[in-house]
Amino acid sequence: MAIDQATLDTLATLAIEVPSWAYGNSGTRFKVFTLPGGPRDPFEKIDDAAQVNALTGLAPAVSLHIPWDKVDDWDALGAHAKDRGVRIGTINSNVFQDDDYRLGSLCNPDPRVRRKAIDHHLECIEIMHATGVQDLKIWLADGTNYPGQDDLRARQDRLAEGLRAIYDALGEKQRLVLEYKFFEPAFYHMDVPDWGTSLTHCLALGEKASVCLDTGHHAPGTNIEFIVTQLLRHGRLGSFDFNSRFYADDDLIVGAADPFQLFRILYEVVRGGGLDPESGLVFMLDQCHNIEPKIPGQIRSVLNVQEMLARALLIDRAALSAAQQAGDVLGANQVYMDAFYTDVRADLKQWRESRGLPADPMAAYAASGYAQQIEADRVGGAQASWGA
Ligand code: PSV
Ligand code: MN
Repeated sequence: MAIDQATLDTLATLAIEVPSWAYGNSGTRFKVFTLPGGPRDPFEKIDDAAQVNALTGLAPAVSLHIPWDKVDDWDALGAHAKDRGVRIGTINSNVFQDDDYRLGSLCNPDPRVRRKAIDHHLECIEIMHATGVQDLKIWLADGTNYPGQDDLRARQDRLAEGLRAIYDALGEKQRLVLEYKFFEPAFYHMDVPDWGTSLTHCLALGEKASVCLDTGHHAPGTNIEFIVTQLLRHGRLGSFDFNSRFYADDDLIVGAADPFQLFRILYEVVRGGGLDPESGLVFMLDQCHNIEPKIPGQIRSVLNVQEMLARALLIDRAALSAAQQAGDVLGANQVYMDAFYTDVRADLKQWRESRGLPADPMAAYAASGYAQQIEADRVGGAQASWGA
């Protein structure tokens, strides 16, 4: 066995929030494909998400998007989640799908629209109180398409003002995580394009504000693990939105496009103390499964994170440090790469079995009959879709 017990114990603390929207239909601007058995409401999304946790033991929380997942009775949704062995996780606001937000939300030149965007976040905070949720995740589609379209500086001032109003409404134990994205839907500039902008606003807001790093929101070639290091060093990495990309915000399965990048990111998490509960770092997926079945797509995703974390934990940190101190360039790199190339799959199978989980969650899902059951049961009604 390559993995020792201490490492397995550390691995056992891994908890990944899955996004409710991953279970609904999704696609591109060219086509949204409909798959049979899709969930029709947040209760059914939670049912599907609970399968991922039941088979992997890795996904105890489901992140919701408001208003997509709004229900009349939050107690009932919370109880439903509990009954299925999961809980409600991060609440994501949505100020990008209303005609009023054509020129932005918190940065919009019109004070009425800014007020509306703030009020939406206050409603999200009410939902967080009703569901006992800690984190409000804010991603803004705000930006401009043409130089001169709006005043870049004034938009930052409006942003700071709006975030302040939201931040001040947070409860004692609640947090705000501010996500950045370098382009899309705006193409000339985004108002929160990078970690520096997000961090600057978070530092101005106070201790309860931190940065959300979506792995798909960087220019090609960006050294994401360096950003992880910086943010952890400042105690301001609030959460990850994991996914992977080849070109833009592809939202593909985490670790699929570049497993080595995921390994490097997770090593910096380990190195930076991101696994300590006090760090407050939350792991989330932000993915869509456009052509593949959703539940196995999510199972594969959380397993990829677990596998790369196991490998990152295998780095011999004493040997690495010794080589680094000695200026042994190739030796240090070899210690690092040895861990990456270690196959941990057999150990993880054993680990799962020792916890009463299926050794192969993908196979267990396929054999469970759940897919056939929801296809038969979920007849009628409108299937949930990204953006609906
Ligand atoms: C924006 O691209 C984003 O990453 C934000 O996290 C949104 O909330 C999410 O996607 C919606 O899928
Ligand atoms: Mn995201």
